[in-house]
Amino acid sequence: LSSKHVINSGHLSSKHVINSGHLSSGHLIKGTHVKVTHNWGVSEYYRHGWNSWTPTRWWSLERDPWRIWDNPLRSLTAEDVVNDSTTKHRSSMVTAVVSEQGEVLLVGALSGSTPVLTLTPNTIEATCIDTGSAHANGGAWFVTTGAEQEVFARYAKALAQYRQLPERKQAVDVLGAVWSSWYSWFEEVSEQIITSEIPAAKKLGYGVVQIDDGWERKVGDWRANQKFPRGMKPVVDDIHQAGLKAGLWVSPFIALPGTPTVEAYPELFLHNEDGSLTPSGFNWGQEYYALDFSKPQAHDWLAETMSEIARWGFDMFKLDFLYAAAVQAQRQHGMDREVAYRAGLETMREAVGSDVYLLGSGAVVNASLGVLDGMRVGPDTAPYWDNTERKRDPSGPAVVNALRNSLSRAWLKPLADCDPDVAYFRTRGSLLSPEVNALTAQAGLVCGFAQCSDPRAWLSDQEAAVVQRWIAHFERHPRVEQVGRYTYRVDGQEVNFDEYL
Ligand code: 9PG
Repeated sequence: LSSKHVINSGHLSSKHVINSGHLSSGHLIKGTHVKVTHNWGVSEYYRHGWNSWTPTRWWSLERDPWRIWDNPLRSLTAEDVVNDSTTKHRSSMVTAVVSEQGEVLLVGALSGSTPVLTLTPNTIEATCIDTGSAHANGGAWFVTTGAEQEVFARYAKALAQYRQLPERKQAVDVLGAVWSSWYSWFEEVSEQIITSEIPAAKKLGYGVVQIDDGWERKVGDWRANQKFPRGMKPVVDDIHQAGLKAGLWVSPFIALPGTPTVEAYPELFLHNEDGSLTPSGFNWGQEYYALDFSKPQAHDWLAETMSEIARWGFDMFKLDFLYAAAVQAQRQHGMDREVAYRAGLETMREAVGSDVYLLGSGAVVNASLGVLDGMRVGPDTAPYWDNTERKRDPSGPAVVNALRNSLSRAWLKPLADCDPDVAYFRTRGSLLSPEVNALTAQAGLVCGFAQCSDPRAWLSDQEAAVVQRWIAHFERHPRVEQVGRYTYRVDGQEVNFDEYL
């Protein structure tokens, strides 16, 4: 990258050039407002979403921005509403553009809070907030050009270096394959359903049985409901007895109206200027509130709640709806929203200990690196390919949306495990073709996160055998080479998602 590509870049000098080892270098540009002028007259660009579910893909500047349309409640949940624009092309944390010759220019945040990039055919404007906090001190950007996969790999490496992210083990080594209750039983999950699945899960080779939403009294009231009459600890013991790890879904950053905490301590939650509680998203048929982590009492509540839950003995938590603690535009008591979010995550980590695996969902990708072990990198999947009612909502549950988002984010793998959501093998209770089932299984291998929700009783013996082989393949650490944007070789065998995405 020559300096003629960079205008207004603050201090671009050799001392800022990152030498990222054998990967060739990129430039480090300091500043909270940086404009990169390339004059490439591009149309194709990479749109990266703010949280796990936010629409992410390669897209065109000549079209309307890739985002959730006409659905404010879903936008509040799955977009960054503060920076959402109906007309401007925006990307969170990182963007990239492709020249006519196929060269790619990438601009990505290394430091600074809530980094956003706005694109025109000739410019990339990058802004962030200097918060002075450890993970978001000043504004710093990585700028590099080269081949598509090369620039994303370099950015991941530069991020790990710049933020001094700890060495991490991969999901395959820590968890193995995960059986989750969500995409079959949803909120109907019960102790009986879990205990009857345990022997089957062990036999098929799973490493984790994860209990999803439906075990708690109410979102925000994290005590077991009547469907788990013995409480959660005996269930964990049963799972451990079988030689499996136990996982639990919990969304401790949010609470529904009417829960004991909201009733007794409304001051722990985000408020509007007029003193009313701030709705931080919409699900379960209502709006919910999120903890205000600029307040020490919110940390105390979280620490107490999570320490209690951690005592039940779970080995992993699927932490959901995390973004909600960062929805509010204004600084919370002088604290930037993503800094508050990050502080909440750190309190969480402290409460559960370093050995518990934390999988974020609805997580703010940029602000979670280094604390979460893994992250969902796409919206929910579903046992159907697409839902035409949701055409203008790329965050809606569907295989196509989950695959597109997740594969577009697989470059994050060196920084956090990338969970593409469950693979399907069943034909019962599903509209998916065998061909699409196979794609979901391949996506698990490509992303390095194998997860499935099919109950053994719903599978034919033949389908169960496919699950068993898939898990065994995953456990052998398949070699994944990316040969194109959405094409891979998995242990030498070509896997091509291109024609579907
Ligand atoms: C449990 C589920 C599952 C699932 C999670 C999450 O944007 N939205 O409105 C939205 C709603 C629900 C949702 C994701 C996004 O599902 O991703 O795997 O755990 O919660 O309730």
